[in-house]
Amino acid sequence: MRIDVVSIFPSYFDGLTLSLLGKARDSGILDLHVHDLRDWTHDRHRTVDDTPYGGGAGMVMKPEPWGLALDDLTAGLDTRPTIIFPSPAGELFRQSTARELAHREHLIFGCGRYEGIDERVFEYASTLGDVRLMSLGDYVLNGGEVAVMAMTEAIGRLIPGVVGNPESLVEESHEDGLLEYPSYTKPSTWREREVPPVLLSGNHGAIAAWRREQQIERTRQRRPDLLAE
Ligand code: JCK
Repeated sequence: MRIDVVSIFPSYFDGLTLSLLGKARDSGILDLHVHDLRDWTHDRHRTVDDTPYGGGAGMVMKPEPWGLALDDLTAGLDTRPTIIFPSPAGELFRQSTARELAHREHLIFGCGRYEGIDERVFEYASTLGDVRLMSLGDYVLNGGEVAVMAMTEAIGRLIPGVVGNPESLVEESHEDGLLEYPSYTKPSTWREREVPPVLLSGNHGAIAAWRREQQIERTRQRRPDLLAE
């Protein structure tokens, strides 16, 4: 998979090139390219923002640098890329979204800043690829960078060969919409706290039943919205 990221803060992504995705990148499974939007400006100040038509607070990202960036990143392709713009007004990015996007050959992420990007950029991008406006969740960030890091990590670990331990993905593939069961490791007693005895019993049926019950109870307490679905 090829991933292009366009941002006015490309150094934000230095951490992403290390971590989990570093190995995938080295092996060629994931080809990550981070670009500075200001490289597609032509004025002395490398301007990427301007005041909003109609008035209002803050600044809006100008369309011209985005148009040139998208033209360059999509020139000469033989397949339509998926172009993702993080946005507080986007559809929610879920595990199912990550699973879907993990099958794409080419993702382009456009990171907005300020109050966002001139709306015409999304229309124009739709002529070049399949555009998705995606939100990480119902809170307001200062820009798209943190959202792109989260989305890239969620997608990248689903690409075969990216996760170190394939068993952890096998378990995830029988997802049931419940929260995880609690995990324990040695020592069996720590600061007078015991590991639940069933986990030391060797009774695999009882362990599976206990874990299921824990999943249901935690989901009821912490995420009742998931039980409704
Ligand atoms: C992309 C710029 C900052 C800040 C105005 C009026 C609500 C608009 C995101 N889950 C998420 N939260 N925020 C983002 C996100 C924020 C961004 C950009 C993504 C580009 N900003 C900003 C305030 C406003 N609003 C009512 C917000 C943008 C994701 N993914």
